[in-house]
Amino acid sequence: MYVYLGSSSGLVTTPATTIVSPFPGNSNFGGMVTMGDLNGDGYTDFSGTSGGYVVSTCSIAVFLGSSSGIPATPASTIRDSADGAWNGFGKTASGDVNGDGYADMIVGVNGYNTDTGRVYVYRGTATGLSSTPATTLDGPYGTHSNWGIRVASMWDVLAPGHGDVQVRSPFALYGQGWLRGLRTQRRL
Ligand SMILES: [Ca+2]
Ligand SMILES: [Ca+2]
Repeated sequence: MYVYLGSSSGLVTTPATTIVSPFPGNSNFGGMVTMGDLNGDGYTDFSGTSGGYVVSTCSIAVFLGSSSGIPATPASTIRDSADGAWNGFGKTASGDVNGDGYADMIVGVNGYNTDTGRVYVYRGTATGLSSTPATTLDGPYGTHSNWGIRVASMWDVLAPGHGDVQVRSPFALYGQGWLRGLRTQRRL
């Protein structure tokens, strides 16, 4: 992954930081990047997902921004707490879902439990991202619905001061046997 810094004259075309995957093997690191101020210090932080098809590489690395930019080594890494077969852990979005001033991380795990899917919410804190999820939401649409294949933070729809989360389940059965995208919103 490369980090390019902005400037008064636009984007600097030479990367300020080059980040080599901290995960082993064919990790496909950098397939998904999410930004937000996880530790509330005013500097944007970001995460990079490793989406390899080996469970040991299905992880997320968190990098904390500072006045000197983004470091080349992660502040922390997280992975699914339930190890096992590859489950797609690592679809990410960032938003302050509990309104405490720290951006939180929403992580989709669409392959969990025969593709029923699962979503975790990890809390941001003053020291960075919590290593264990504060909330676990299992997919409501049954096997092979892939709930959590996409997640997104949203505008504050349901409660003032709380960001909301959208979770997509692209293969949930809907109506007359058509396969449609279903979306779920709820306060976390
Ligand atoms: Ca920060
Ligand atoms: Ca928060």
